[in-house]
Amino acid sequence: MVKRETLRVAMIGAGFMGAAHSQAWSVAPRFFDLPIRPQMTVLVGRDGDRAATAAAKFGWESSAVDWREVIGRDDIDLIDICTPGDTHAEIAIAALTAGKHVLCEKPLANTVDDAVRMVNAAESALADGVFAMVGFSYRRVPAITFARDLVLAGRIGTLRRVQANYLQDWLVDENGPMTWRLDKTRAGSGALGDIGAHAIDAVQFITGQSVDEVSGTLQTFVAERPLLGESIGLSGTPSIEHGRVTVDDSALFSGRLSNGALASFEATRMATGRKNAFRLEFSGSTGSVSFDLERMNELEFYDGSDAPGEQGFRRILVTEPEHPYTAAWWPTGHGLGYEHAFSHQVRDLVVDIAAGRQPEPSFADGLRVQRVLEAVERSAANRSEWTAV
Ligand code: SOE
Repeated sequence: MVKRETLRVAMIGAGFMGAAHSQAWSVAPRFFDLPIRPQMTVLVGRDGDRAATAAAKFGWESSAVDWREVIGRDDIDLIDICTPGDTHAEIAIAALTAGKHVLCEKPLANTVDDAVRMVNAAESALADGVFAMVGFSYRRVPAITFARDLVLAGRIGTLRRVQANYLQDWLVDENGPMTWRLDKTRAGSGALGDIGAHAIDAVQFITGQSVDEVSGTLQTFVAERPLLGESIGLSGTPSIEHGRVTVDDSALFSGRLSNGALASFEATRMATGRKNAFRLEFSGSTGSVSFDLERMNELEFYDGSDAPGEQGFRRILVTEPEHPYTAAWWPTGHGLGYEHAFSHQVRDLVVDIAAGRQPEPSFADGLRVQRVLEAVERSAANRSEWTAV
């Protein structure tokens, strides 16, 4: 593969993730010395005017509406997929087949079958030096990376207990409108795949273990929601049409990890008052670590080797230059935000591509998460019996 000075990027999708990824492509080169410079070549959206507006706003050189045409262009090196899950497989496989590197938002796909096809395409492309990564960005929150360092260094001893709760409340109001995230044909599942996927990946990332068995249950609390816009009925008065919610509002499941540890998972959009509380706690034979995304610059660490009488959870401010990624940003104590994990994701992806190294998480890592998601759905359909992944 010809060594290039620039990595010409096309981003497909301009929603919330499109905004977060745009910020990362724009900011990462300013704070990290990258071996090749990302070039924000084109933003692809479904509507021409909105794509042009988004491209100007987020700093893309141009906009387009046909992702297939963009994938075929010789002036594009990487496709960044920021679309709903039902389009991930088609776009990623086409891009990899066309010799383009791929960054694909999570979850990798809506089904295990699609994820397997994506892994196969990624493995074929690898032989030609073309790489694929799935965007579990929370791996690159410094406190989560640091938690992994502590756990894998044995600082909590033998892992026995895991608690992974991702709590949001944006669907508590039953009058909240239908969106693609509530349509199984678009999103694949609800809280389970949207935020439960983050919990599964983070647990596997931090512990180095796999979730091998699950027993779970899913619940939809609000079965119908208003469709945006009004329809004028025969009576001439506006009426609000409703759409059926076909995904879970909440997922609750137990997991058995490959080392025998027991994990409890919750992914819900009904945790009233919890806005983005992604809470992780790992308990071992000599200590524990505990994280909450709503306090994302902190990690609580219980070190059982502290002198008796002096033991307790200490609050570590993960902003020291010794901590992962933080030296590139601000002086100690100034803190980072949600968006910085996406810049770290871009930094690691670009460094790995330049080095000819498989970026992580790979599509195979994404498939491992997909298999857990599907096992939870099978377990829930069978009244939560223990289900092999
Ligand atoms: C869900 O509300 C969501 O936007 C997820 O889709 C993202 O992956 C997560 O980073 C924030 O919450």
